[in-house]
Amino acid sequence: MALTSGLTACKPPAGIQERIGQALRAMPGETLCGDQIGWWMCPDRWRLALADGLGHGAEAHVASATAMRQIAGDDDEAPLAELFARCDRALLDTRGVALSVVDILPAESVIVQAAVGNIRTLLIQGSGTKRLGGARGIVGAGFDGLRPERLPIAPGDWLLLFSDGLPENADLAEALGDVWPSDALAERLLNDWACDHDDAGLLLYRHA
Ligand SMILES: [Mn+2]
Repeated sequence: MALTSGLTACKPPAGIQERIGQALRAMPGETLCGDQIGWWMCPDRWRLALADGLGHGAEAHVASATAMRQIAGDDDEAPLAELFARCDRALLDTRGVALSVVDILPAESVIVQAAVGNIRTLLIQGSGTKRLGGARGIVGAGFDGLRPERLPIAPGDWLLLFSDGLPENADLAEALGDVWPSDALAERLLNDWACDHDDAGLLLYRHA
């Protein structure tokens, strides 16, 4: 396994900012957010990730930040199942996280998605909204049944990754319209939908 090849490959992107919007908000009364967002431009793909550290506060923040560090330093060409296995080991001494990772392969017009725990990943297309699946468990405390899924993506499609600090049935698709993502849009959606009893995180991506 080429554990070292990705150590410098997943640099912060310079080209897809205009397709991404993100917002994080700590639970009211907390200073640190237990949800964390990351995205990277790799040679053949863009990788998006959202981690929700269990609970809230400093320990949740440590767990989600550890997950982001592991993904940032990992092999960006390894299958997602291996990435999740290494995250699980890296998070053993933390509270653990729910985690969603989506790889966008622009040359193939395909996404590969995997998730563990209570976290939401939506693919919104002209034909409707798909709620992408996840395995049961906690990254950092073991999980079962992880099956990365390959799905086609077309120009104009949206990907939304969000934590359970937003209701599962939040009508986010209705608010998107024919615009490009921005942090301001993500923040507006968080303001409209985030609950007061947990951290909240939302990552928007629109395919071009
Ligand atoms: Mn949460």
